[in-house]
Amino acid sequence: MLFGQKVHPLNFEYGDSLTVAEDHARLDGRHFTAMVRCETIADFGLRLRFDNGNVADKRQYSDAVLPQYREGRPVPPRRGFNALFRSELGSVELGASWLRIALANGARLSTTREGIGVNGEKLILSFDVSEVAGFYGFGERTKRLNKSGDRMDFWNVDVVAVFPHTYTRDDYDPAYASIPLAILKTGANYTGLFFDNPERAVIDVEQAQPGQMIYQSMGGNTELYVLAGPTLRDVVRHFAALTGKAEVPPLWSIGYHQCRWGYETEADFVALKQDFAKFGIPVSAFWYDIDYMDGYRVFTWDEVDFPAPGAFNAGLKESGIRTVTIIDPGVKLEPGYSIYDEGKAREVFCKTQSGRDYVGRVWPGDTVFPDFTLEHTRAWWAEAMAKYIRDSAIDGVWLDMNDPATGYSAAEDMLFDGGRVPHAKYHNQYAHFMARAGVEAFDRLDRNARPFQLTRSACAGTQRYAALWTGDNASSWGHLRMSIPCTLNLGLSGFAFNGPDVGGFMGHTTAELLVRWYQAGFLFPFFRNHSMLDSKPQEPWEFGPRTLQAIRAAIRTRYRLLPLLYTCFFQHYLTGDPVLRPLLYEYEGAAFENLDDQFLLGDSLLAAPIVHGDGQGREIVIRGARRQLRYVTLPPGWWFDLNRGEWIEGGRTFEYAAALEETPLFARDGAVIPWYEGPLHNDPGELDQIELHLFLKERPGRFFYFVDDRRSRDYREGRYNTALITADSGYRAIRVNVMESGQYPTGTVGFRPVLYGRSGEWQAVVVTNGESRQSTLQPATRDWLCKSLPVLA
Ligand code: MIG
Repeated sequence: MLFGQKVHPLNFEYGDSLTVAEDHARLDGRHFTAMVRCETIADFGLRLRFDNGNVADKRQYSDAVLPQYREGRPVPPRRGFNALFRSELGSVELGASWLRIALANGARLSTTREGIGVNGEKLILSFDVSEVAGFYGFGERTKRLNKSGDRMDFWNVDVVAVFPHTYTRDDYDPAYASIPLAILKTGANYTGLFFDNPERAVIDVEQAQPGQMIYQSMGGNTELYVLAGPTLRDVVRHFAALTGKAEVPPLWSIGYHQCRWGYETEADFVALKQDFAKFGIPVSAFWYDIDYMDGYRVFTWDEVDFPAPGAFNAGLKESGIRTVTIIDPGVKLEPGYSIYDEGKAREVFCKTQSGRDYVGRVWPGDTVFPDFTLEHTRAWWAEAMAKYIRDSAIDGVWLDMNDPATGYSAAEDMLFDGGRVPHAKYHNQYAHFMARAGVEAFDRLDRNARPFQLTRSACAGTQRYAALWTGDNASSWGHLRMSIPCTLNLGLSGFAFNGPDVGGFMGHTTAELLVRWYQAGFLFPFFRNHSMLDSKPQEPWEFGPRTLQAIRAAIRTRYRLLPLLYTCFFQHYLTGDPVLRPLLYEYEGAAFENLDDQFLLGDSLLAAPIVHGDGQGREIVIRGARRQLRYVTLPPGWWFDLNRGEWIEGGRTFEYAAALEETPLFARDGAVIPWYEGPLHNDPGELDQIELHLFLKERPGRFFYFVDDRRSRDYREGRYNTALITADSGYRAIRVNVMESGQYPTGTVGFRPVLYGRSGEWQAVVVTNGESRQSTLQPATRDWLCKSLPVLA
């Protein structure tokens, strides 16, 4: 099947008889027999296994689901005219060619009458979605948040290599990552459907047939997980429980990152460091793209451009700047090159049917590919990678081309496990197993340190090992707009730690686009400026003082808000909640079903960035200053406008005008936002001096702050505190209570209240772990985007 071709339900055969056995139901057609089993998974899901007799290899190759959920509790079918699987979570009724799901929480979902079909190894499931208003999740996708009307192909590709026109389009498909999770919203009730099959699949949402969502697998057996709501939060948490969460990242990795394809020598990085210092911009890491290597050989450095990488990177780190290098999976086919020789001797590479090492053509020329699905390959890779990380004194790695990109060589010739396992079983999981091997490398260096990897490709579950960036976007307003729904759907699909190339990768950015991209991107979980070789430079200072001023404000505010971001990551680790959320995550209502140019960071900060400009949007001129207009939708209740410093009433949509220096940002009534108040450094430090920004109009404030050492994995053993922070306001007085509990020493963080949106003098009582302190407070309206900083000449 070629990309872009459609699923056709008429090419399938649908069962014509049903037999109920002790532990399964059997569907028979003339050309197939399929057994269906049902299990419950913990207290949140049902699993339906479709075991199609035409499938040659019945093993489950998917590594998506955590080991503890791979065994479910069998639900035997009741005999009757149809088969009925009944459990405390709900029931599944099965006919010869259809099924109906009725969950205990009231959710109802069924296939059409001809809803379960088979064509050779392929399985089709056609759901009746005529009552469904919203379709979310689906991993990394282009286009809009709500996938109604889309058709998505789950097959990882090196997007730009396959579709060179992505420059100008924002509707291409497939992408680099494949996560076949559909979250359906019916009224206020959400249900998740996760189709666990690592092979290629297609999900057509009301494109081929209005009112139908059609899943089609291309081979292998599918296990369908039905994840119960009723809320979106329930479904997302259940999927995260099922497939795993991201570790709490090292603090530096949620700072600001500077990257570019084209930094080629030590001198380039020295200059970069000087520029960041000169312009007063904190930066947590510099990134090395492929040019640092010796002839693109993995785990090497070019000796002329980087004579002493270990010492050089250690030096950068002394200034608080970490380093990250790109690592491609392809190993140059070159006898005499030690990594190739070792790999060859240990038989670690993927094979062809003819028994040879599979050869692709990527950056180093002819390349062979480690078979990361094999334990001994991972062990070999981890050892080499650990040595390389140590010798190079780098802090993180960037896994590129792991879709896998094989150049002009057809990827399907690449087989696994010594040639025994077809390409399709692991294609979508190639990056996943590479990332797994990478975590093993970090573990060898220090089991208690937090690893950092960024990956381009992924499948369900890869969030356990790496963060993800959304690949080669373009410097265009369309791609800026698309980056918001893309990151939101990734967050709903288990991938909290993700982000786009800020400024855009391909093509030349403009001053206005760059500013707007930073103003949207500075709140994204992953925040990195990256651009392509030979594109116009897009470092923060490249477009003159006004642009620099606006960008610097966004980056600095990122560092001020690191306590909030860190809290969101910690919360993700504990619960599975995404860091960046669509409004639907916190608020119910049809008004939010298609809203994808706004988002929430955590549950209390709402951003509605400007995503039009350079003459494309609507503009007005107020007192001589050009402003962009956009619509903003605020959920019911009071919201504090952080540009204007005033309360506005929500529950409506209105026009907002923002000058270049402004980005629409609102804090919810009752928000407590932790703000780092110490001096800004490249290395963010401990997050121990915190201002509590209080937004209290009619609602009391409430927030959970997490305290740990910010560095180690001790939190996994419970060595962290949860500080419950509450805030109430009375007559000219506020009372803040901070109560830490947990296994970490208390009192390591200082909290100071800052009150917004009130005038006059206020008394503050802050009770920290039972100790009371009284002070007088000047209500402040902090200038979040630091507009008051002088413009540098
Ligand atoms: O064939 O390493 O998506 O971020 O700069 C292109 C060069 C290979 C693709 C990545 C991009 C990176 C580029 N890489």
